[in-house]
Amino acid sequence: MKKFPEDFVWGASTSAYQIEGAYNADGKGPSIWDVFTSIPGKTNNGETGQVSGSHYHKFKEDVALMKEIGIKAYRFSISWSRVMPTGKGEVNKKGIQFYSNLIDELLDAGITPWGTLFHWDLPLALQLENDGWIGADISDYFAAYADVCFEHFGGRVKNWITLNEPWVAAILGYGLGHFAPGRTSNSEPYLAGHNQILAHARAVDVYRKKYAHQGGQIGMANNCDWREPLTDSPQDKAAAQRALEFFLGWFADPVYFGDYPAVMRERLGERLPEFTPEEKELVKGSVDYFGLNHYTTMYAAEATGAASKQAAESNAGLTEDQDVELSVDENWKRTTMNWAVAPWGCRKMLEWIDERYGHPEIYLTENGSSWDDWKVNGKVADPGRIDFYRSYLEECHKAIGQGIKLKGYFAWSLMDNFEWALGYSKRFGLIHIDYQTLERTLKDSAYWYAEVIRQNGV
Ligand code: PNW
Repeated sequence: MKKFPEDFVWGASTSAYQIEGAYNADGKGPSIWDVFTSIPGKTNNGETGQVSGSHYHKFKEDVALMKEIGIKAYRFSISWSRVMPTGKGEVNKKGIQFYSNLIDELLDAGITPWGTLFHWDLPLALQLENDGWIGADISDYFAAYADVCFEHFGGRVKNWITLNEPWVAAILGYGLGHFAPGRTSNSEPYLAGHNQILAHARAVDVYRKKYAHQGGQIGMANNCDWREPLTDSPQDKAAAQRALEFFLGWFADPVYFGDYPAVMRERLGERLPEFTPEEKELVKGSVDYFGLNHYTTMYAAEATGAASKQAAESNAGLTEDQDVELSVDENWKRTTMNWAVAPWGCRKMLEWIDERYGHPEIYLTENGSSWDDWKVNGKVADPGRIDFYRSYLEECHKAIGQGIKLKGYFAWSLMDNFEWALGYSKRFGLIHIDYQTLERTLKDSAYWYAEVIRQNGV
């Protein structure tokens, strides 16, 4: 087994809507996902997160299992509408109490909490009354909500993530319409992305100005798949680079450089909003570390017009804006999400970030895979997941050897959960959940992960 640096952070991730259930308990307000899942046809079998893994009621059991696996850090998200039922104004004491109890339970177990402020479950009232992420005031509301979270939890939570995957919220929520709020447009995603960047920066500003004494760190978690040029041609190399700039540069360039990638400006023109000089100032430098959610790799080739429209796969973005044709090698192993297993792509992704953004500290805030698993004598076998983690962690280890400042790794996910539009059909967890009885069982991969953590001496 390979040794990672002593201070390497070994963790697992979840998000509120995917595991908590208790969708209307104790004063929680509805979120856009509560409503989206009630629209016929939006999710697999009409499944919802109303009950899910019932983590809201079973969090003590879940923390005990984390302890058993040996996980040292736990990344969870706070449900905005549990804490503020309408997204603004009044605070729900019972919602605050739930997260407060969870944080105490984690600290008692010796597990470091990592809090995500927004993992897609926008309060419904903000969608109906303020147009959600395309509304003009959303960053004010987000900053006020962040302030409440820092005030109540920041004494104990020292690691913050403002937004989870703004790309997904923008592209799948406002472009392709597969996720809540289910809108389709070729311009709204860029406005939704813009407002998310501003909201992130406003929250960070609150944190740095008002809560510096808490002594924590704050960043955002962006998702990006690797894009490997299909051939050595200059056209395909440029296509892969363009795809990465549209995917990750869209959000990371503003926070590192103060503005969008030039290629986005060229191709999107007026559909891409502009930052004012004051906004640029606010946005630039608004992260303390680079948070990356990474899952898979695709080949990228130059495409034009109709060909590029046809190329749209689930995680392609608005390909017609990029003129990139994506494909995978038929020989690559695929997970039940149909995502290719290509661990070398993870290392190349880390190299790209390291080089482009000037050697930042990087945390892999999500990496994992979905596989069907099965029970053998009461134990849950999931060999595909062990292989996946082993191969991706090997590439992480190589990256560290190359001098890349990878500081931590969070498995997605701690437990099986509601996989958004795909419902409960896709299983990502280290912990198996039987949804009939809500019973938890550790999978083989959880025992394997525990062993990796143990052998790394933490
Ligand atoms: C991420 N894509 O979602 C999320 O952060 C998790 O909530 C989710 O369960 C996990 O990855 C697995 O899907 C993504 O289309 C959803 O590229 C879609 C895409 C990427 C990430």
